[in-house]
Amino acid sequence: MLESKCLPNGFEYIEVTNKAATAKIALQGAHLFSYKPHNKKEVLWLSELSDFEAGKAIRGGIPVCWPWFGMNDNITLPQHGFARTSKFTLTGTDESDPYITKIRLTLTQTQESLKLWKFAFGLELHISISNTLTLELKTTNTDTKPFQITQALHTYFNISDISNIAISGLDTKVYLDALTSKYHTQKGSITFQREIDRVYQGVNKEIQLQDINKTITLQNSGSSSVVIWNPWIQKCARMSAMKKDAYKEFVCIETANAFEDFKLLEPKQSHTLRATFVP
Ligand code: TA6
Repeated sequence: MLESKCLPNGFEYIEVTNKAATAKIALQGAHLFSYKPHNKKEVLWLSELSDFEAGKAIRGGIPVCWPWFGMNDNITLPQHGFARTSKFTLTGTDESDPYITKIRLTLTQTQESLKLWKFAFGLELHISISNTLTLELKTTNTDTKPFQITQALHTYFNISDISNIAISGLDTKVYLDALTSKYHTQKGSITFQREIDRVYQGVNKEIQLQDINKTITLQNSGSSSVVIWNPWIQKCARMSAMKKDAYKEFVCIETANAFEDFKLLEPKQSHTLRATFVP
């Protein structure tokens, strides 16, 4: 079942219920902010202080960072691009299998987007909701000039406590430490005792998020960069729409095309960034 819902302030979202799972997706940003397979815990973290308001990115779930990841060279432009605060259109649904719901949300250039980024584009997010979750973010260059993108599915995972988790699958990978701008090589799995903001490169294997009594596997394609982020105590206290100790409740593992993993698209060319979550 697929229901269109609207908050009193006009904020629209879609609620999905099928035989395998439930999910909620805001039209703004094509932002999935809840995914729960039946008989399992909520997979995504959502800040209880999150605004559901036009023009403000939801804090939690899976923000779509596009057409740039992080800060733009022009620092007056919004961090992580404009897709996450733009209203998408629901352009396709498929409920033919009672265990799988498929949704397609679409964004194209507007007068507003052309002020921020001067290209015509087609952006589609295909979401498949079942006992696993798949997101495919397809960018098509509909302009007459080539363009370059960086991007991420900036997933906030719901965890029991930051001190309980380990992330494996990135052993031996080189990463850029965004806090020091230095490169290092990962040894073993990642655990958290302080702020971590890293871009792992050359990633070509599954990633596992291990928590007490559960493991979530993440399979990426169209991507060789993965961002791992937790703000820890001080940054968390400074972040918008996050309570003081929220850093204990989530970790971000982001399926990305970041930094050297940018994509250059010629006119009519497409690129798809794909993430599958196996809870
Ligand atoms: O992906 C990590 C990161 O770029 C961090 O540096 C951090 O600031 C975060 O994303 C959240 O950014 P936001 O713009 O959503 O506050």
